[in-house]
Amino acid sequence: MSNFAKRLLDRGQEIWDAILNHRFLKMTADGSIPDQTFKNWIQQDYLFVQEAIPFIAVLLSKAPLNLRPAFIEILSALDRELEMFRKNAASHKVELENVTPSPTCYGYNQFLLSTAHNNSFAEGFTVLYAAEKVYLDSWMEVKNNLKIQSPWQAFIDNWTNAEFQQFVDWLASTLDELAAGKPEHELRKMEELFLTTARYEYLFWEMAASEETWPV
Ligand code: MP5
Repeated sequence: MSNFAKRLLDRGQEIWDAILNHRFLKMTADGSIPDQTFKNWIQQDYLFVQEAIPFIAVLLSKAPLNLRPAFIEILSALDRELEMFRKNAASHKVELENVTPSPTCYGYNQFLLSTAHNNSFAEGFTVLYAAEKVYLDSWMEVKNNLKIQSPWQAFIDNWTNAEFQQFVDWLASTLDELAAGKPEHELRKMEELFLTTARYEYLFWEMAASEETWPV
């Protein structure tokens, strides 16, 4: 593993522990998660991934030339992922239209977009790495503790397959290259954004488990 990615993960250890012990993941693994709770996550994550497209597009507009092909590939992977959501939502009778983004989903998407627009490419890339690494580790935790034949297997597979693991490894090594030679104050800013992203990821599982809605 790359040095800077390792430094980030060390700093984020406490948040990671809270994420990997979250009841949403435990209930998904042991089969006790209520259907409605998982369906609520599907609806919110579909909205999240939809809004990830403009986030990636803004990063693409700032990417160094050598990283453009990778970002074009990420965009089409997101489009395929939305199709995976639609297919599985249809087979489980989950409505994907006319869903209101929860406060957490909305806030997290706004944070991503604002970081892509207002911060450096390296800072935006750090946020991308954090979000993808949390998903890899979270779904791996589900996969490794799976006690049942899960109705939600397609989602588990989506973020634990070999291709996705390689993608997250590539993000880590590319992040290390981007961090090389950067002054400490810039690295600290990247670290801060990494931790904020991880905290939003924790909130996203909490939102899903509690089926968060706007109070008024
Ligand atoms: C991802 C996601 C992973 N789908 N949802 C949240 C809340 N965080 C991270 O991103 P992707 O693009 O689906 O791999």
